Amino acid sequence: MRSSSSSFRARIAAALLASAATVGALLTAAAPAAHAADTPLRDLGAAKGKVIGTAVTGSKLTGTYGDIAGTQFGSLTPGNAMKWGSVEPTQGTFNWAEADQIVAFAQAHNQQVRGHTLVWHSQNPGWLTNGSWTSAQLSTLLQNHIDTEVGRYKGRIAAWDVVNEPFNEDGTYRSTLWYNGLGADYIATALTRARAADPAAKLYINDYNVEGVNAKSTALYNLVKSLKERGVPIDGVGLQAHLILGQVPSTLQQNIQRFADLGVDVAITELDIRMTLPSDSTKLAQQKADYKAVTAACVAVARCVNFTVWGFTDSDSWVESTFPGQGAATPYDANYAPKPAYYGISEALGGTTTPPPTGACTAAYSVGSQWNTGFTGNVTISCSGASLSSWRVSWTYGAGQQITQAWNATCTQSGAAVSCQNASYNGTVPDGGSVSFGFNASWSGSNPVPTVTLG
Ligand code: G2I
Repeated sequence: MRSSSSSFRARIAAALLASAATVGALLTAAAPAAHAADTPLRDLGAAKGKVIGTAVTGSKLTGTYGDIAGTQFGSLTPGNAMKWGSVEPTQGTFNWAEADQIVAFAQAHNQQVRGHTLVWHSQNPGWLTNGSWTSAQLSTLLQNHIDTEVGRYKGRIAAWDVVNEPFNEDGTYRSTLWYNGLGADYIATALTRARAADPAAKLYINDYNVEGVNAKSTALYNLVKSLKERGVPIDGVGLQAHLILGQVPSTLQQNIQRFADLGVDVAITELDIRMTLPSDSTKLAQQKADYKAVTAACVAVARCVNFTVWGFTDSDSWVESTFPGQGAATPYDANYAPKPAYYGISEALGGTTTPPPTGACTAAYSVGSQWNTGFTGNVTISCSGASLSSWRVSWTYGAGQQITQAWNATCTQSGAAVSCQNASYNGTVPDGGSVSFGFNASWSGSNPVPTVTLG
């Protein structure tokens, strides 16, 4: 079929034109990713007095990941880059590269940074955890670490998670390097030292499973109360909020309020809501309701000042590697399309929803190769948050194109009207999956890309 008379150069030119047309067709027919018209979460949050944040990985802050991180969020938390094990892997040898990069990105995008985290039992360098230290040595190590790290970023960090995860589930203190070596007052020591190193930074204690009223959150409450009574600097509590689908604590708002009433700020610091994989439209709808409920609880309490998700995309989440079979915990899918959860946050912040929040299937038409009399076309049907057991795709040719042959579908053409339906073996398009079919057609004059309808 290919005409040997068409020059190689002409065919290259036609192929380039065809690929330009392909891009246009994909953008219009497949639409789900951008929603550029929606107000960014950071602007919706600002109107409610909330800073909306995300944890980030420094090396990923380019391309689509960087665009979303920079436009949707008003606060960044380094997911790992500021932990002791990251910044001082060998005693006295520092690596600030990723932390510096995130802070610079935040400054360039007019974002706050939540520093995470200074004093923790996990992700400490081996030299620290494997050493044997006297109490005096441990105290010096702790204070020097805070002086060095907080001092380095002085004036550039809105809030520090000074102490991370100090409690057991029953509200007793967790047995850690710090607690065992220094007693519970390691917490007051760290806070006091951090205040001295950067008086402008808000100082937080951060923990998980403290979102509802329970033994652990009550221990945190009593600690904050006593620190305030003693005059130890404490500005806020971080509720991490690593939640499970359908299990937002009913006492979340009440719990936020009781901390606010103590005279400290509250932040949702690490929100994600995991589900058993695979996701489907029912689970994604529940997840939207859960994200909306957590956001609404923060909106309802003036002192809930920051609402941060622990990674904004399912491709950058700790969940799947930690909980086998669980995942899909963040507001964007792994291809950076906003999930219903994104719209749950948006709606609770007063935003309006543009696309169907429960998912859809779409068809995208593209021209593959094109020569002087003919071309090869492709249609891909993709589903996200929905599925199909059979399909039919139709379009109308605007310039006399005529289908001559199709594969992986049965196509009929009557005048300009084309209708293609699934073959016996490819009617099923699962949630998150896609099916393609192809065809050859003739053209002359021009070959405009038609608008396709999936029905
Ligand atoms: O575990 C979830 C979070 C609970 N609250 C405190 C947060 O700091 C914590 O974050 C996670 C990071 O999201 C993970 O990315 O902390 C984990 C460690 O406890 C991080 O995982 C570690 C892996 O365990 C390492 O193998 C890996 O080298 O991430 C490192 C960097 O990718």
